[in-house]
Amino acid sequence: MTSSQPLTVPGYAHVYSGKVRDLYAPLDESGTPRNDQLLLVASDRMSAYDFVLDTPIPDKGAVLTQLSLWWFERLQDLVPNHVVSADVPDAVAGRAVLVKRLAMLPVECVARAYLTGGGLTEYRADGHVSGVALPEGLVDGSRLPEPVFTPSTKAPMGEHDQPMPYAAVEAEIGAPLASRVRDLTTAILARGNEIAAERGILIADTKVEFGLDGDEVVLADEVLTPDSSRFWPAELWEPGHPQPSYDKQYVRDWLTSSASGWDKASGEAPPDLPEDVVAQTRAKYVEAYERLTGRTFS
Ligand code: Q0N
Repeated sequence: MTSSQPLTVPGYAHVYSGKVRDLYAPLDESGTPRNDQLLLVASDRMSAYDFVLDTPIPDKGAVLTQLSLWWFERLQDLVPNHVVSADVPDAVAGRAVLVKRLAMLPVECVARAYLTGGGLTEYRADGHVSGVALPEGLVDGSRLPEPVFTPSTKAPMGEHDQPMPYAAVEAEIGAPLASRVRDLTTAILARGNEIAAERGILIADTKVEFGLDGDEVVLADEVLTPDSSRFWPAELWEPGHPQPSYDKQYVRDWLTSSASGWDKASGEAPPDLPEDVVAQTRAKYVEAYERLTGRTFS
């Protein structure tokens, strides 16, 4: 059980810590927190098997922040985003963005382009995923004919998000907004896969969050990162069994090997990662960034 104190950021007040990200409010001239902006800070924390690991992955927060910024630019014609500036205090350089504070919609917007995880479980039960009928004969890892919107509830931290019927999304935010975020979520995943496919990465599914700025729907949080999405190496894609994860595979393989001495069914916290597993995992995050963007991470 780790309970690390949030970082002190000069000029900002800590407002919230999630599993891997922290939110701060900028302070105005009088030292009062502003209510129109937030600083979204990505940490180097990593989760695996529903635990946040004690061992940080160096530069993970910066890689994911830079990747999100790159995607926001490539999605701008589909949807406006919350980014105000990437010019942030030295204490969080490279791994934070100043964002517009929005009225967040109370729905986890998920889209699936490939069938796995909870979507596969639903399909096996009755051939549908989130109310959408799918062709027969699909297996773990099959590509879907087109991305499907599979929203979920925003569960409190530590609890699992629950699938949310589309009618429940309509009841929660109204039918016009529900259809808008459904269409945006599937369009974001389709655009992401068009771009990633050229670079040897498949994006199986993704979770995005939207907020309202007045009556405008705005893309918030992070987008199309390995933390919000399942990235699969295209050259290893083989429907019919669970696919290796682009970023977490070294960690999972080590944690479930006899070398770790850990039993994921024990309920115990996982052990510290060895330095070679940390280095290999860091290299996968950097590789994903460099392959997708064509830029060098430095
Ligand atoms: C916000 N979350 C949930 C931190 C992020 N632009 C915004 N305006 C108002 N609220 C939020 C944002 C954003 N982004 C989003 N919380 C507040 C996402 N969390 C998950 C945990 O880490």
